[in-house]
Amino acid sequence: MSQRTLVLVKPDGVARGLTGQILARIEAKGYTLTRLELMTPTREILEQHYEEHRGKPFFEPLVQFMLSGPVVAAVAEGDRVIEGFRSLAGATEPTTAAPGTIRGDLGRDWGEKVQKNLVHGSDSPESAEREIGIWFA
Ligand code: DAT
Ligand code: MG
Repeated sequence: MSQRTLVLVKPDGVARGLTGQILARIEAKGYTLTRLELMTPTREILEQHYEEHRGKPFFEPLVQFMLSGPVVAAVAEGDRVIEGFRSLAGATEPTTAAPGTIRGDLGRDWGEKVQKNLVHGSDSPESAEREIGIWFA
């Protein structure tokens, strides 16, 4: 079943020059990039995007981190791409994300309050449509 998902290369990924490698993994897996934009998000976009985490202790540090530099927003399409990209990305915490994944191979814990974990991927079809609408309004 063809799906679409929102992928973000977060500010740490862009600043470290990993955008190409990350997008290459998505393409190598056989997914298609149908939207792609380098952008500097507004606080409003980020508060909508991370709505589910509002009120949690890491919410404000997370928004600040996401405001710290440009991000790359993309839409990837393909069969089961939502689950597939989250599998490519690996677990949330980069220190223990499995080797072979984006976060496991390229990320680590930088000793800060925020998980600088390189990428975001939508977690359900509903989230994907909601998030694509926020980033590609
Ligand atoms: P994921 O990005 O794997 O979908 P999530 O949706 O639970 O994870 O959280 C969104 C982001 O918030 C995550 O990429 C990093 C940050 N985050 C989540 N839990 C955290 C925590 N306990 N401490 C610090 N940052 C956290
Ligand atoms: Mg999430």
